[in-house]
Amino acid sequence: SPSYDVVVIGLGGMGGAAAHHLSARGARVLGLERFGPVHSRGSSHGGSRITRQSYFEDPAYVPLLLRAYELYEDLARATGREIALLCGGVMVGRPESRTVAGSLRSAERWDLPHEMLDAKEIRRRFPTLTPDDDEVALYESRAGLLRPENTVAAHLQLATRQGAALHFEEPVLRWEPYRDGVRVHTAENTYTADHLVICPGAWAPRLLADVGVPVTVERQVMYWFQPRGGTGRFVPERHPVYIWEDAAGVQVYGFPAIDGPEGGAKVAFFRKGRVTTPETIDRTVHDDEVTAMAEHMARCVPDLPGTFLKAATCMYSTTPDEHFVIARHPVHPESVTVACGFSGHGFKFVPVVGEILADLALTGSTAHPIGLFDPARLAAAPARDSSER
Ligand code: PYC
Repeated sequence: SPSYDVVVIGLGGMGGAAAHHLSARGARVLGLERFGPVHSRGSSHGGSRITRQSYFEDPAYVPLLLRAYELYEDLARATGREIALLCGGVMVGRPESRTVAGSLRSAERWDLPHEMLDAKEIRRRFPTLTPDDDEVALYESRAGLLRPENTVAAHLQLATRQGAALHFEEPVLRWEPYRDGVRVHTAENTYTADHLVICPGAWAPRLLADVGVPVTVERQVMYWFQPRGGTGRFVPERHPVYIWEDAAGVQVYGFPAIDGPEGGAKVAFFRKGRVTTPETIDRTVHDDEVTAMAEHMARCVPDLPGTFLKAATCMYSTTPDEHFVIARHPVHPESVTVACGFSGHGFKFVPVVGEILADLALTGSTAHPIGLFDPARLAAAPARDSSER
């Protein structure tokens, strides 16, 4: 059977980045993907993803973000593609909200450039945003958006250029330990490798059932609206990316208009998704969902929900504590590395996760701080119950 140094399962955001970083270091790489290149059936699509450094989830993510930002630039330079558009971003809510207080904590801990804006100053600088008087924002000039499809395509392009074999429309049926490495079976062939990197995305519950990581897959919806009065006041120079938490703890996030005068601007609820599976996800977006999104935005970005243009679905793979899992496989540590459970906030880390996976696969360790992502922390935790949110 064909033999490789490393087989990567899954060529979405994380697996594509791993294939690039592994092949850049001279490894003979095979990548296996169940769909075509840069598809929209997983969690790495939708035209835009937020990136930011004052990270409300935990300050431990900040060093990884600083490295990811360097890698966005490398990727853009190497491929000529637009990867990041750092148009600035606001994290909005009451001062004590997780979104604001958590962002401020990371900014102060890592001495990141930021400004605190009161409601009046938010309205003055960004007239499209209409906060309540008791809301504030952390403004970060280096926040902005990533282009997910370009990012995935760029990694695949570089991996191919560096000699990686990338097989699309070739789902993995199963894999097993074999001699000192692994054997991977697809309908087409059986492959052997010294090491396996598994980046299963929403297929984690099936492909990584033995890792003891409880991942809950959630259906998410992204909406595009044509703003009232057109996109002129919503261009990236005038309208930032935002994450906005209301008094009930509900977060929405949105983007400027980046697809021309007719493309509208994207907005979505952050979480609030229904539990699903990749096989059974409802890809239809229903009228009541569009209405709920438009009604929610009427308070905070009232001109956004002018005309509904389109919607798309995507999946989050959420761990009980919403932190990632990146580690050598607990049962097969010599021959398998896993990355999963990105919990709806992983895309901005894609290039640095690729670098970490290459470190782990080729050397068994990494200089990056990944202690937070050790699956041992989740061993006894039950999968998240969606009714909790
Ligand atoms: O990670 O910034 C993020 C994000 C916002 C909405 C979903 N993910």
